Formats: sequence, C-alpha cells, structure tokens
Amino acid sequence: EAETVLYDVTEGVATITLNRPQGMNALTAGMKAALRETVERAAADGEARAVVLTGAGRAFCAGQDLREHADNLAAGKGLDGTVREHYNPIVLALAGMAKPVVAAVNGVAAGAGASLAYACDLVVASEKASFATAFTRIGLAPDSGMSWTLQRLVGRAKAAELLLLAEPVKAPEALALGLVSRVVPADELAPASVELARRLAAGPTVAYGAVKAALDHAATHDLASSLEREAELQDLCEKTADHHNATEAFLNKEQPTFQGR
Ligand code: T3D
Repeated sequence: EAETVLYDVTEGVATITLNRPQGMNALTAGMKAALRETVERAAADGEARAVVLTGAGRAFCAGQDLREHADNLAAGKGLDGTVREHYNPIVLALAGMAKPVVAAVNGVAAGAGASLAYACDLVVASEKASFATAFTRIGLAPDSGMSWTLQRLVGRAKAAELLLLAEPVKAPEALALGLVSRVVPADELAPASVELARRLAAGPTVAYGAVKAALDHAATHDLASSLEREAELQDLCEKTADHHNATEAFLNKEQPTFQGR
C-alpha cells in the first residue's frame, strides 16, 4: 500500500502531502498517526525552514474518514480518543512550530480537513478549492481547533454562520472572507505555493517563529502582557546573526542573506 502521508525536503522547504487520493484524503487512524509523526518531524527538521501542506488528487482533505468512524461507532468505540490522540497534537504542531506553514489547498477541505488548513499561517487555494465546516451536518461540533481559528479568521458572527449552517464556501468567497490569502488557477497552485514557501525558507526563521509566538500570545492576553512577550521575543531576535547581518546590509545598501539563525 502507498504511503498515506508523503514528506520531502527541497531547498529548505518541507512538503507534506496527504496521499490517499482515492478516498479524498479522508483521515483514517493510520493516516492520522502518520500525519502527526510527519508534522512533528517537519517542526524538528533543521533542513526545513518553511513547510507546505497539500493533498494529492482532487481533494485537499475530506476530514475524518466516515467509513472507519461508522465502524468504530458500530463497535461501541465512539470517537475512540482520536481527537486527543491525533487531531489535537497535529494542530498544535502545525500552529506552534517555529517556522511558517503554507497550506496549498488543491480541492475540497471539509471538517477536520478544513481545520488543518486554518491552522496553517498562510493559505493558498486553487480556483477549484472549497471549504466546508461539515461537522454539524453529521451532528458533531467543531474540532481540530476550528472553534479557535475560524472566528479569528472571519469574526465570530461569520464563524457562527459557517459552523451552524455548514454551507460550503468556494474559493472566491473564501478569499473575500479572509479564509485564504490568495487564489490561483489549479495548475499554478503547486508552483505558487512552493515559490511562496521558498521565499519564507530564505528569510529570518527565528523572527518568523517569533511572529507566530507573539500573535499567539497576544490573541489571549492583555496589552501589558503582550508588550512583555514582544520584549522577550525581540531579545531573542536581536541575538541572531540574521538580525546583525541584515542591519549591516541595510546600512551598506545591500540585500541581506538570511541563514535562519
Ligand atoms: O470521531 C471522530 O473522529 C471525530 C472527528 C471528526 C473530525 C471530522 O472531520 S468530522 C467531518 C467529517 N467529514 C465530513 O463530514 C465530510 C463528508 N464529505 C462531504 O461532505 C463531501 O463528500 C465533500 C464536501 C468532502 C465532497 O463532496 P463531493 O460532492 O465533491 O464528493 P462526494 O461525491 O460527496 O464524495 C466522493 C466520494 O468520497 C464518495 O464515495 P463514493 O460514493 O465515490 O464511494 C464519498 O462517500 C467519499 N467521501 C467523502 N468524504 C468522505 C468520504 N468517505 C469517507 N469519509 C469522508 N469524510
């Protein structure tokens, strides 16, 4: 059987590909375990200074595999602990890694599949992409961070509408709502996402990690606390060779080269 999650690192960019195209990349237990391992690997990989998450075939990810889920329900296993064992660590690793993550959404992203995209830092979508919260259509509530991410992306009122009505959102509307940062023709998705990730991989990695940490902190703290967190993170950035070299390059009217440290 083909590997359900692929991992490749080229020129500083780690690409993670959900690879069960015949099943719309719906997540089985084996695939979730592989995804968790792969996202954690990308976070720890010193060769990877930016990450792309994408799907093989016509879907990005249809969320939980509902055939496997129905079997679990029939066996009285219910959710079988998968939210805590798989979804939560995957989302924490994607959102929390100290390097930028680009979702390249090639097709439909539904349920936890949409949550994965929303946990990334930048989302590039194919014109063929669509987003569906999906959860309430099968009597479930949002998981994999969607209650947290979605309202930060689109505001509480729109998030409530998207979660309660669960109508699919096509790529142009997703762009207008701020769910994605750009929409490109289907055949330009892979090159556009890799180009964006390469640009980030050639940037000041420590500062990028600090951007994510500062935004996360400020999302749940008051101004005084956020100012203090910024000060700590700036201390960290000030010690990097990238900051020293880029400051010098600026004064010499040269383009800086960032080493990621
Ligand atoms: O218990 C727990 O694990 C809790 C965790 C929950 C996390 C979650 O993600 S819950 C949400 C699960 N996902 C969904 O509810 C989405 C279900 N799928 C859809 O709504 C639609 O299929 C799509 C919007 C994704 C795509 O629609 P469309 O019209 O492009 O395709 P389709 O015809 O509906 O589906 C094509 C095939 O894929 C079809 O199979 P078939 O008829 O060709 O044999 C369909 O059954 C299958 N498929 C799509 N999504 C799933 C799936 N099979 C299993 N699991 C799926 N999630």
